[in-house]
Amino acid sequence: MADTGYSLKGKRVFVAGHRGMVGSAVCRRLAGEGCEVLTAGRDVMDLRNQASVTDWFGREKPDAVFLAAAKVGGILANDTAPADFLYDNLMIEANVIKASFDTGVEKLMFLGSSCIYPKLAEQPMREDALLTGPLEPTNEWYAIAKIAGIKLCQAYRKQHGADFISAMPTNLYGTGDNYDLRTSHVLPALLRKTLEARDSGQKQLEVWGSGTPLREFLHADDLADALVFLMQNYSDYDHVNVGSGEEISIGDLAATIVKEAGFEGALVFDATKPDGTPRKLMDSSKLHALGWRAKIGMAEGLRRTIKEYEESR
Ligand code: GFB
Repeated sequence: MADTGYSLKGKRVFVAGHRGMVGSAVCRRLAGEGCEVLTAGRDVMDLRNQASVTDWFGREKPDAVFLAAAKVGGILANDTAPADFLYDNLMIEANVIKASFDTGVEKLMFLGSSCIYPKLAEQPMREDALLTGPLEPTNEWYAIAKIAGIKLCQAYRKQHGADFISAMPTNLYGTGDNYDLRTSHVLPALLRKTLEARDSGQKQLEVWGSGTPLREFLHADDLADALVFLMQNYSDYDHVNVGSGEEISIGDLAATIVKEAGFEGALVFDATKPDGTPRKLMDSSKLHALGWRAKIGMAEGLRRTIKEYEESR
């Protein structure tokens, strides 16, 4: 784990996926780094189209890249659109990683997810648990794409010495999250459903699955801080887990959200919906040893997110 001391000062830094929750958090976090942040909307560059990506990189020649663009979604979206999740994410990462190498990008940060680990990996999950067992069927498509991205970064480091690193965040929430109930993750989905049930006088709130799975949550602003920290302080072959160490059962998450939001109805668990992985707590001790820890706890993060979402409705 060499300490590269890579400085972003004065650099042209491309944030792929700047409109998403993670990309927009990284743009906010970079504001204090004295670098020039480059972004490109889909009208300017379709990341799934190699020619479009090659042209843009050839023109703009970024010095550093945060690859935060991906096709992401919750358990139902992953389970019902496997071709989209596998194809789009493979194309995005292959195009951006290759164009970055071809145009001499100094450093690239690839973003994966905690779903890359085996469904029943020993908890908490260490980085070396990767590829040691079968994946969770509902999101194996996205997981395989993200594992391929990690491997592609490692291959460019091995063959060409490219300084391409990978970070694996846990389940995220925060500013600019996706609140579309068909494709969102659990926290924004429960938040939206709770506020709509409260405001329409419903007597119950539907929660998918059994409510027993455990999930670890990290606020997107914490992740952005960790990514900039890793870009400046980490340069090595293996990926790095980025977690908060705070986990909660889905049932307790729902109970916490309804309490915070002032909904008094009953929770109803819909067993026809998939539970997915029973637990996916990450071991982030490698990141801690580098000197970074999460700062936004769930209570504070949830309060901030509920307030922001209420104001945005
Ligand atoms: O956040 P989520 O969609 O994704 O679901 P995963 C987490 C748990 O929350 C599952 C339950 O057990 C869901 O059944 N859940 C309860 C709900 N109510 C709801 C609801 O209204 N909406 C949703 N979405 N879930 C994702 C992967 O897995 O984790 C992605 O599919 C990515 O690829 C992401 O890796 C980080 O945590 O199960």
